[in-house]
Amino acid sequence: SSIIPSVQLESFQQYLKSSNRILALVGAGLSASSGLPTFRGAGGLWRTHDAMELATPEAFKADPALVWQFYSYRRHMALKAKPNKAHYALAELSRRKEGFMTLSQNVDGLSQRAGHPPESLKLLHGSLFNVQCSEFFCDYREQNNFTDPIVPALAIPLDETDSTSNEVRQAVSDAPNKKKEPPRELDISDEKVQLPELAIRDLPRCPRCKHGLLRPGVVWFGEFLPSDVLAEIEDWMRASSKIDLIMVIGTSAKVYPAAGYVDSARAKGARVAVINMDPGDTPGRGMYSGDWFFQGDAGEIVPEILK
Ligand code: BJW
Repeated sequence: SSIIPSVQLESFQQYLKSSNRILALVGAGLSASSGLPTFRGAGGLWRTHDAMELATPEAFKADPALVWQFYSYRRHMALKAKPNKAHYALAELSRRKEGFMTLSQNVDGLSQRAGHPPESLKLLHGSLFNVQCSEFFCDYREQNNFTDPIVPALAIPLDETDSTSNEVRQAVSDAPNKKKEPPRELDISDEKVQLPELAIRDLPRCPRCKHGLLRPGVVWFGEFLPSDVLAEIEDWMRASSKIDLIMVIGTSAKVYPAAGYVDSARAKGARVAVINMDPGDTPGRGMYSGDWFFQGDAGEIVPEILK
């Protein structure tokens, strides 16, 4: 039932078997089949806002309420989502191969929930469930804050006046022989659902300095990646003159420094396996001979090739 050409699959699996030093660079496409939207392309819009334009310190400064509404929605969606087979397959590979490490650009927590050992999971762009003070003089940071919503004002609005959703509710409750279902949750990416006006005082506030607003503990454009994480990866890279393989999974590989790991791995002899829905999304300077390109849903391909 495999959708992968068997010649390609066999050559990859044979190489994987003999590989010891292996990296996976993963991006939003890994979580796509868990129902989470990607950044670029069709999924990259949230209520007419380009997701990339909200992921900046400038956006937070200009409109912290809007940025928090976006991240509150993302936290909620990520908590509701379940890890898919690819998350589990990578977690399993890291238990099987000592020299394997996942470099994740994702902030959704799904790899962790799939049981990926934390020592071999490097979070390049932070986590939706970390929060930190936005004041430069305050170093307050908090991990694994799963409160949803993080403050009451950020609750997802259930708009009773929205006509489509009322029809849906009516149809559900009118259906014969059907158990009464709980009211549907509205999707706040739906522009028909009004966002409540939020006062700055209703946003999450730093418990330490009592002054700054808390912000999501993710890495925005123009910000440095966590230096401890970068150092750990650097150490791993330097530990040997050879890297055998890098798998580039569900990422457009256009955001640096993350995308640069593909070239660093190549420079140490790594062969590259790309797993992506879009055949045009090849990393760095494109594909080389000896590379593999597996086209399709990471949720299906990754468990198949790592079998
Ligand atoms: C599927 C699928 C399915 C779909 N199955 N596949 C060198 C050159 C030029 C610029 C720079 C440079 N170095 C640094 C920069 C600036 C900038 C940058 O890279 N800009 C580029 C866009 C050009 N980088 C930074 O600012 C970084 N900081 C930095 O460099 O600090 C040092 C510095 C400081 C000051 C000045 C200069 C340097 C920080 C980058 C932070 C990125 N942050 C975000 C937001 C995180 C928080 C949040 O989630 O909201 O990270 S942006 C966003 O992009 C997010 C992602 O992790 C990241 C990567 O996106 P990803 O995961 O690849 O998603 P997509 O949507 O792009 O792609 C999905 C892919 O999946 C597609 O290919 C689909 O086809 C595929 N797909 N469904 C398989 N089912």
